[in-house]
Amino acid sequence: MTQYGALKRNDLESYPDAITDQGQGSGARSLQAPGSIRFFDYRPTPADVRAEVLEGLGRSVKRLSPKLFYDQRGSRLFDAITELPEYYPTRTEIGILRDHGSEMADRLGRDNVLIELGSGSSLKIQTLLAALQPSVYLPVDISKEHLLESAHALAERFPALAIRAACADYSAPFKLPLEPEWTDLAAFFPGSSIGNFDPVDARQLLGRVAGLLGPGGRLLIGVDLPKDPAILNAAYDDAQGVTAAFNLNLLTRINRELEGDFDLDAFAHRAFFNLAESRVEMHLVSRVEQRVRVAGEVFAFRVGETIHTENSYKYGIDAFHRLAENAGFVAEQVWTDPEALFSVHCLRVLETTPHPG
Ligand code: AVJ
Repeated sequence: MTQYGALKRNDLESYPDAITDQGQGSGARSLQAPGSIRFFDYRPTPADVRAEVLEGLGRSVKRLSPKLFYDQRGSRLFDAITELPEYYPTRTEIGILRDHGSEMADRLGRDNVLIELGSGSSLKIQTLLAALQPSVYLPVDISKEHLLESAHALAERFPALAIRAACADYSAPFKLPLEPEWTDLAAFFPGSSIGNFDPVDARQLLGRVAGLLGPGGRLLIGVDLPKDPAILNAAYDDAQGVTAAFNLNLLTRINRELEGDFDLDAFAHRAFFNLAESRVEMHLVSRVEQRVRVAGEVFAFRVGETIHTENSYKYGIDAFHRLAENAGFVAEQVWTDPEALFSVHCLRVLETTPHPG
């Protein structure tokens, strides 16, 4: 599998060993029966998590990947964030999906295989499913608990839908449990999760999605817009401290999973809009000079030194069009809310994708 550029359809169709929760055995080649859930586990191993954490903390500018936020508690805290008065993205995006769902369905087409990247609690897809009417729904999420819970909730509400849940890290080249006869693919990538990637990685990820969908395939993607920094700063540093707890939970997770001894009281949450980079940054700031052990290694912190835990890039419509075009898509349509807080784009994969790299 090449590191750069779009993958060929066949790379992603290769059928992996899978743990199935219901339904037929993994050799099945027929279209999945409606109303069933099949579960496929491609999770990163604990060894991968350990290596990534040690590498990030070992840097001169310390960093941890935002995908580490989403353990069981972190996923719950994120759900709580989406309901905060200051955190406008979730409710604004759901409003856009509700108001324009049938137009979106006209663009995406119906009776297709709908892949959702980072499905989380699947709230957004519930807003769209009635309009989109896919024949198969394929949620992909890094949190197994979230994925299974929401797949079961969805199966109850939409008994006619065949569901294939894939627990995977889509930030690296990933496989999906697709059948060769499934040629009509669409993807839904909501929540402005694309903003977690720096622009080079974002282009690469979108390029991989384009390769997965194939020429003519469509991607519906939610993208947070640049706006008044006061609104952004409040959204990532809420009055109730839920975002602070979400950020600090990274350290709790490391303490538990990697025998860490982080003192949570010795770190503070910091979030701010970096205008020059058009991104919100989240950091954990060391309140004191200290040493911390993780997986047998020692890391020293100066007073005020930070661990950079997340970037959340904000793209204006033109800037996002440029990114999408560089990844092999053509911009078809964009919807926003009346206050222009958030955008949802429909992109189509070009017939010939640009040369990778
Ligand atoms: C899930 C990446 C879209 O960047 O707004 C929310 C994560 N971080 N509050 C975002 C998040 C802090 C969120 N994304």
